[in-house]
Amino acid sequence: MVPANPWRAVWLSDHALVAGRHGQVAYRHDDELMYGVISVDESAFVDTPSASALQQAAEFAYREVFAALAHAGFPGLLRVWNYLPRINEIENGVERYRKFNIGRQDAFAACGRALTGRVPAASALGVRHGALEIGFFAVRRALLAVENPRQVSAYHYPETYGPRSPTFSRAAVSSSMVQDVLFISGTASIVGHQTLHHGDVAAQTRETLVNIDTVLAEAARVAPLLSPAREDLACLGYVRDPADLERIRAEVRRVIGDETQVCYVQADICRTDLLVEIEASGGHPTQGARS
Ligand code: 3EB
Repeated sequence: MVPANPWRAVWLSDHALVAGRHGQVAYRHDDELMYGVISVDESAFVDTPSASALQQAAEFAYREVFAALAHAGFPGLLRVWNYLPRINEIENGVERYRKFNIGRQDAFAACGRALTGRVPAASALGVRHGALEIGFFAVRRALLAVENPRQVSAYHYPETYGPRSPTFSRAAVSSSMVQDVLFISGTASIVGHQTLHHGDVAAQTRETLVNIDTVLAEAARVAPLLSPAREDLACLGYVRDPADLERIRAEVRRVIGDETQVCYVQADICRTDLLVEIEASGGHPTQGARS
């Protein structure tokens, strides 16, 4: 069911936009920034002994994204949102998020992309059904990737979290001539590589906010010219269980006050023990709903 007042994120540009399509990617860009989307129906692929349908769909989707970036002249993949149907479901003994990670990493490798270091910021969320959907921002030049000193880089997660590590950075900065934008990846209650505060949504929320502050401080160190204040971030919280929303909201308000713009949506998160995840962007003007 579609809610009466669905949540929307709208990105506005002051400049003339070029709209295009390359392969299965639809995109728009101005001179500095490109936004694109791709939707890949997993049922077009068949499970084989060497690769699941989801793994193949993920690899295909990312290959299409990289082809579109090359075509449009935006080589710097900066920020990616991944929406996976049934992300935590286990099929043939393997969690679907882990299958996705294999396909994603294979596409990065096949397209000559770095698997560590300069990789995009990202979020990976679970939706109930539908296609694998990916949205992304890209820039003309190389990006700057930021890691979180409290966390093992996701691309170095040990094999206990799946045969291939996820390919994303904790935050990415674009340095365009017009404006700098900071994207903070989906951030959760992970320290080192481990989930903390099992079953305690308030503590998970607090740990998440410490991680966001840490990434923000690290971004200010790596890119001193771009250091949006926490109050100037636009945050989006992903809540696994709607029953936790008020506790999460109260904790966020207690820690960071009312000034920061936070929206919440329900989504599954890529580890079953994570109850909340928060992403953010900054450096751009914001308007709209507050929590
Ligand atoms: C984590 O820190 C939580 O696979 O693209 C956050 C952001 C997470 C992005 C991804 C996964 C991804 O590992 C999960």
